[in-house]
Amino acid sequence: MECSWKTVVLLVCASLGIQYTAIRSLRDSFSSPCQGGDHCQRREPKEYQWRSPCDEGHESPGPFHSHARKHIILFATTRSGSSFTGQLFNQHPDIFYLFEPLYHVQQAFTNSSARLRKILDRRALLGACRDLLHNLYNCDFHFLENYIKPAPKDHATGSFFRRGSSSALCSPPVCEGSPDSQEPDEIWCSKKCRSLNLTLAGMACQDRGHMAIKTVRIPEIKDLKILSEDPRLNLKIVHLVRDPRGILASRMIAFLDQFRAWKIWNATGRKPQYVDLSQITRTCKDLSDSAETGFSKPTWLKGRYMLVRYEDLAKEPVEKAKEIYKFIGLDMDPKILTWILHNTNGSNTPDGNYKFTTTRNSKATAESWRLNLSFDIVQTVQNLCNTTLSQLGYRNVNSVADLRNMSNSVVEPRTFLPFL
Ligand SMILES: *[C@@H]1O[C@H](CO)[C@@H](O)[C@H](O)[C@H]1NC(C)=O
Ligand SMILES: *[C@@H]1O[C@H](CO)[C@@H](O)[C@H](O)[C@H]1NC(C)=O
Ligand SMILES: *[C@@H]1O[C@H](CO)[C@@H](O)[C@H](O)[C@H]1NC(C)=O
Ligand SMILES: *[C@@H]1O[C@H](CO)[C@@H](O)[C@H](O)[C@H]1NC(C)=O
Ligand SMILES: *[C@@H]1O[C@H](CO)[C@@H](O)[C@H](O)[C@H]1NC(C)=O
Ligand SMILES: *[C@@H]1O[C@H](CO)[C@@H](O)[C@H](O)[C@H]1NC(C)=O
Ligand SMILES: CC(=O)N[C@H]1CO[C@H](CO)[C@@H](O)[C@@H]1O
Repeated sequence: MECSWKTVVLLVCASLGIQYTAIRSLRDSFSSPCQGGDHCQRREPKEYQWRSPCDEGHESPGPFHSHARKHIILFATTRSGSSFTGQLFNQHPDIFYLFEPLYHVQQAFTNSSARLRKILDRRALLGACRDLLHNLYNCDFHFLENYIKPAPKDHATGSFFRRGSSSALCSPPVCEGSPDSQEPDEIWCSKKCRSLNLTLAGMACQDRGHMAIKTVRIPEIKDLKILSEDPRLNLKIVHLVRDPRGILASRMIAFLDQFRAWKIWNATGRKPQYVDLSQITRTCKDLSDSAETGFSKPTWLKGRYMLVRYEDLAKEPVEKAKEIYKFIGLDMDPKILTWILHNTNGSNTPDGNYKFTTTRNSKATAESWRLNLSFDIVQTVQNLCNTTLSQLGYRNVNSVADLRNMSNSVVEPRTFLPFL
């Protein structure tokens, strides 16, 4: 009789205890907005039903039934048009938008010693990124303080990465300054706004109904599985892809030092020995693996995943923006339409190219890389990335004439329906 009923009771109690603790800590982590009582009152209750501790005593459908508050992730890769696409969320008055907060995680670890980096393997780093995203989606900015360099003082920092790209961080109450010219937010905000009060940022975040975060620092869609499976988050993944040949051309212009060998190759027609093919190969593999994950429709992506080709967005920004908003389940605020009309020049050529005037993509069109890369380089990328290109509907070119003839698009018409 070693395993007596006492043991059973003890086990049950222990298990209940653990569950209680788990529930408590879950509650604690979500109860801070209730402190003072006013925050919960101020907001639409239905938007915050997942914060069930706030609704105690009222009839509530419980934390797993409300999907009103949206948490959007713009999942992209460097130089794939994510700044432009991010504006579609940044311009919405009820969306709190952050431009690449994961920069700080990477920054915190890149300067670590090689020994530390070995311990912090990819999984640990991804874990840190996920935790940070989770905290930010809950409007908790204090977790981020661990990563910002130099360390914030009194919960305020002058080193928030690309603050000016987030309109919420450049408007009252977070910033009382205002633009006195036609300067874009990116410029005046960093000049006029004082150091960023992270407590205020968190409050401003709570005052907006939804949140969107852009990142290029998570390699694969699969790495989002844990976040996607969390029913409290109600995550919506907008997977932005772009033709890798366009990505490469854009990187060559943006990151001069890193792409010096490529520039020499492009200019001289001769491939230097030391040209590094691994980065674009990695990018293509990540693009391909992520798209494959999306196409295979795993249940954890159901209702949460949409693939958007940058070229399609550039060609028909209004139509695509509408589709994206339909997918995330929000109305497209008129401000977004206004922004699109102001920032994509209507003088589109017959093949539908637009100019992005105030973004870093200014004067570029989605396919303009075709006039700016040598055929040799294009062929190399086509060989390295052939699977990715065919998966995403980007046609190979077979001659210089084909490459430069802009009246034949290399973007095949394809429909990528959201996974509903
Ligand atoms: C990285 O480390 C170097 C040498 O230890 C130091 O001089 C530099 O300030 C550090 N950079 C950051 C961003 O912490
Ligand atoms: C940040 O804002 C909070 C809330 O308004 C305020 O209590 C705090 O003093 C501010 N911190 C700094 C450093 O200004
Ligand atoms: C590649 O070379 C062509 C012709 O020399 C030049 O016009 C173009 O700007 C170069 N592209 C890049 C990305 O440097
Ligand atoms: C082509 O490359 C040149 C030189 O790198 C760059 O200045 C220019 O903006 C590029 N043009 C387009 C249309 O991408
Ligand atoms: C890509 O290239 C490899 C090797 O040349 C070939 O086996 C494969 O069929 C190609 N894939 C596509 C989708 O064209
Ligand atoms: C470009 O392609 C179009 C359509 O295939 C063709 O009619 C035209 O002649 C081509 N232009 C040049 C300069 O080759
Ligand atoms: C709507 C808009 O801004 N249209 C401008 C697009 O660019 C051409 C010249 O490139 C201007 O003439 C249009 O006014």
